[in-house]
This record gives sequence, structure tokens and C-alpha cells, in this order.
Amino acid sequence: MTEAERPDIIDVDDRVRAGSTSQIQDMPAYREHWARAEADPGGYWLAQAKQRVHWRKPPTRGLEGDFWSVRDSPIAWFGDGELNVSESCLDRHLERRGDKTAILWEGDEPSEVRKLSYSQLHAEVCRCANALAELGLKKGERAIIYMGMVPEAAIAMLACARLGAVHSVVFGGFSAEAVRDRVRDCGASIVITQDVGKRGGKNIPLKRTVDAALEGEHGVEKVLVYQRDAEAPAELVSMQDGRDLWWHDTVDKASETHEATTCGAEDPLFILYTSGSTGRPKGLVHTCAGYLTWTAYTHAVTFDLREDDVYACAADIGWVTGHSYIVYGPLCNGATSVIFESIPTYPDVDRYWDMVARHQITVFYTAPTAIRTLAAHGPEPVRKHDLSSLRVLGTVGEPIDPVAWQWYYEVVGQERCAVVDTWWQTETGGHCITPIAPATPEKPGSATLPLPGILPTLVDDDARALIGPGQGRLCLEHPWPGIARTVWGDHERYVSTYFTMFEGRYFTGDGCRRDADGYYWITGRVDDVLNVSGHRMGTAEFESALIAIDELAEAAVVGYPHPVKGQGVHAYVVLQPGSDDRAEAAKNAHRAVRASIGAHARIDRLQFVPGLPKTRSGKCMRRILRKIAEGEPDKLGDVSTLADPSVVEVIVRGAELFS
Ligand code: 6R9
Repeated sequence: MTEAERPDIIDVDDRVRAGSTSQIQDMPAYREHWARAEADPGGYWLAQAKQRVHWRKPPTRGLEGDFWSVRDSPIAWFGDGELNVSESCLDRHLERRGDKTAILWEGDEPSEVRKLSYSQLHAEVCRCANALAELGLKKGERAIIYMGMVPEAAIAMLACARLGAVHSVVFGGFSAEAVRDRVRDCGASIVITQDVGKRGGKNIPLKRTVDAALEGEHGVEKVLVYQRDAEAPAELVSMQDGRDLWWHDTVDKASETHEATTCGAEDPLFILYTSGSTGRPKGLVHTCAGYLTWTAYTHAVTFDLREDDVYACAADIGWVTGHSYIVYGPLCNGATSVIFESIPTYPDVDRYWDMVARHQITVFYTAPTAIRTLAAHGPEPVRKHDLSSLRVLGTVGEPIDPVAWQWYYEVVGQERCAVVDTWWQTETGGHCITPIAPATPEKPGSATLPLPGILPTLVDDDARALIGPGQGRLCLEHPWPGIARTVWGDHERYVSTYFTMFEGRYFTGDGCRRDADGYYWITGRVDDVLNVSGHRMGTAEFESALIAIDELAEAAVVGYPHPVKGQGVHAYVVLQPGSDDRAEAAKNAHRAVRASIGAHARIDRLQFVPGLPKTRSGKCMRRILRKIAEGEPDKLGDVSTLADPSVVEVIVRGAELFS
């Protein structure tokens, strides 16, 4: 969008400003906090950490380390503090909020609702921690959690935290191969799963996938299985003697008192695998105190959290949004957090709004892809319901176009709610660039302004920092408490991925524009990371799955704009000499991607090409393939360095069939 097309700033003056825990209620307060955090980051965050987190031994140190020396000395925040994250999320709420609903679970069927108060959740987490300890899980050891959206997933995460063990949640859509990779990479000794997951009336065979993942593996000694459906088809759930245990035989029988383990501020809390431009997914490591401070702070500030809020984040616990804004941030803040098992279109396209009305949800947080899907059904399914409880609407995961933003604001929010377009990443732990409700004047499509502690810089192709309005690569200048500290088992990969492109700066992988008001507009990834329906996937992961099949010699995968999913996946593939059965190759290609990554990874356009456009030195020019997939073959730029420029014409003609 050009400056001339920029919609006007939306006035938020008349929004309610009472009873918030946010501390930032208007723009002067925002500017004041931002300036304080910039002038004295250590002091500012130490004060926040002491206020928002429950400490066993309060820290005296703020930040140690910087982005220049991150190779030799990892970033540390609050380094001499001691805590247990689960005490911040549970124990300390018992006195004031023991009977308050901590988790409000809405199952796949709208009639299935469960509420767990803070005391009940505390008791369940203690039970689970005792059971896991009994199974041998110790401080510092890793547990894989491969579950659907049930309260037990959050219970398992908090139980690991209580033991000082490190969880790695794997999204329930991932394949057996992807689960196996993660089990191996983090050296997990326990897997926590469930018989079947439920989504949109279907069974997701979680246990069967775990069995396939662990076939022939020796590291995992125990598999703890939560029973979601006692009537699940027997062929989906077989239990292996000596290895597999039912949750109801172990956790339910364990004691509900448990003394939490003392952890250092910088002990790892969890590993979360995420896709990058190259190679296999990286296990990003988040540590206890900085992560918790950042998620609690941002959850309270961005959403203007109130004590009586019913807060719902519709993300999956398997992604970072679920970690930070279903589990850790909200529970640390003593909020009521909704866990939603189903999908926005089941049993009907008004499911979200029906749920908002039934539970009187006040803050609702979802992804642009869901908004686009629902907007396509028009305003009627929304208007059927009384949405007057809503106060703040959030989005995350991908850029939201101004049309979808307006629909969210007008139809769902009835022009009454703040809309917070929160930009952040698995790496950042929590929100970084986002409006603060209700303080920040919004502009549809812009993530607006950086939170306190976040110093964005736009860098041009010559590594120069831009001053004032302009477009460039988005970097962040100074460590904030929530930044991931390392890549599990490979600190060098962490350094080379994020800190070598522009030395001394964290490079986000995103492109971004800054307008004359200093507002940020994320334009999407500038690297080889795809964002399909808010799911982050690496083109390299698709390509390695494709070239592993017999029929294919080469593959290059790029994204293209998709009206609902944000991005679609376009795969260019070259048949192996001697193979000519395209139908068979296509079938195997789709199957290979599903087996290697998971059900959420799908090729939208599979195009057979005679060869890939390569330079004389053999490098595939992805820029050309991207332009062709985007439907702009007239904007290919310089193709003179190609070894065989004629291949481009054939590819362009083939791609036309898709448009
Ligand atoms: C939280 C999460 C991170 C990537 C990020 C960017 C995209 C996320 C966005 C957004 C524009 C927003 N992204 N939020 N782009 N506006 N509000 O999604 O983490 O899965 O690691 O993805 O998602 O491209 O770099 P993750």
C-alpha cells in the first residue's frame, strides 16, 4: 500500500480504561515506559521481573551479555535469581484466586466444557509432576509432549516445569518422522501423548503416530498416554507393555502435593522447534525467568488485561503462541485462559462467535487466516451472536491485510474493540511490535509500534540502518528478556542464523516498512521461510522430502500469495531421467511431504519442469521462481547469468496453467 492509500488513524479515546494491570494506558505512558526501558534496560526489566514473577531468590542482576558477544557468552537476564515457573503460574495464585477459573476448556463438540480452577489446576500439575518423577524424569532432562488441545497438555507442560525438566511440545499435526527427529535431537527420555486428538469431528491418531515415531528408537523409556476418548477405535490405540502407561493409572493416582524444584533464572524451560531458511528445524531454547517476565508483561500490556477477563487465544499449544499466550503468560498473570480444541468452522462457521457469547469472552486472539476464512462467509454468522463482552481483538502469525482487519474491527468488534496486530516470532518469546490496547492509535494492516525494550532497525541491502521512513530488513538492536538464548545442541547455528547477517543485531528474517509516523508494516519473510495459514515451514524441508523420492531429481519450492492461506506452496520438480509417469510421481510427492513434515504441509501447485533456472555456478535462482509463482513473469529482472535462459520460458508457460 502506498502512503496515499493509507487509511486514517482510528481514534480510541473513548475506550474504557479502568482496572487494568497493564501500566500503559495512553501514549504518554507508552513513550515514558519505552524511553525508560531504552535508557536503563537492566533496571526497567529487573523491576518488571520482580513485580510479575514469583521468586524463590529475587535477582539482583539485570542483563548480562549483548548481541556483539553472543557467540562466546549467551545472553542472560536476572542471572542470579532462582524460581520455579510453575509457582508463578499456580501456587502464588492459590490464596487470592484459588477458586477462579484458570483453564476454561471447550472441546471439539460445543457441549463439552470443562473448567479447572487455580486450585484444581495446581493439584493436577502436582499429580502429574509426581507421576513423571516416578517414571524417572529429572531436572534438566527432556520430555516430548505430542498432544491435542486438552487441559492435560498444559498440565504436562507445567509439570515438567515444576520438575525443572525441559519440555518440547510437538504440534499434533506433525508426522511420525518429524516426531522422531525431535525426539532424537533433544534426546527425550519420555513422551507424553494421548490416544486420539479431536478436531472438527475427526480422530487424530496421536498415539499411533508416536508408536511409529519410536519404532526402533531406544532413548525413550516411557510413554504416558492421556485417554481422551475411551471409545476410540482400538486399532488407533495399542499400548506397549513396560513402556506405555495410562495417565489415569498413574497421574490420577499420584499425590496432589509436590515440592517444586528450584531452578536458576537461565535454566532452560522448553525447546520449541521452528523452521528456518535452511536445513532441519532448529530447537530454540527459552529459559525460565526472562521468558516468563516477557510473556507475563506483554500479555498484560498488549491486551490491557483485567482481573475479570475471560481471555481466549485460539492458537494451538504446539506453536509458540500457545506456549506464551495460552499457558505461560496468562497463567502467570492469574487470568482465565480458554483452551479451544476444535476449529473455527466446526460444527459451523459461527463457532468462534457462539463460543464468545457463551463464555462471555472479553479478549479474543486468533490468526488472520481464520479471519479471512470466516469473513468469506459474510457478517450473518457473526451477527447471530451477542458479542458485547468483547473488548480487545488480537491477531498473530502473518501480516493482516487492511480488508480483513476492517472486517474484524467492524463486524466482530462492532467498532468498539481495540485490534492488536501483534508481530513476533518463536525466537522472540512474545510480542515485540504491536499496538497496546487501548493506548495505541491503530492503522489497519500495521503492527504499529515497538513495545518497551524493543529497538527495531530497518537495514538496507548494503547493511546500512535506515533513518526515518523506508523499507528494509527488520533487525532488533538490543536484547529483551524473552529472546531465545540458543539452539539446542548447536549454539553456532543460533549465532550464524541470527547474528552474522548484520553483526551486533538480531536479524528477524522479515521485511518491513516504516512510515512517516514511525509505524511498522511487516511485509513478510525475506528468506526461504513459508508462512501458510500462519504455519511456519521451511522451503528446504519440502525440497528434501521431494528429492528423497525415486521419481524426482530436483525440486525447488517457493511461496505465492494465496487469498485465504496467506501463502500457498508452489513446487517446481524435475523428473529423474528415465521416469515419465507424472501421475505416479505427483502422488508420491504429496505423500512424501505429508510423511516427512505432517498433515499441515501441503503442496498447492506441483509443476513439472525440464530443469531449474541455475546460474553457471549451479546455484538455483529462486528469485526467478518466486516471481513466476507470484504471477509476475514480466518482472524477472536480470536473467543473463543463467546457464540456460531458455528454461525460464518453459517454466513460465507451465505456470500459466495454475492461474
Ligand atoms: C508468533 C509466530 C514468525 C513469523 C514472523 C513473521 C510472521 C507473525 C505477524 C507476522 C506480520 C504479524 N508474523 N506475526 N507477520 N504481522 N502480526 O507466529 O511465530 O511461528 O515463529 O512465526 O510469522 O513473518 O517472522 P512463528
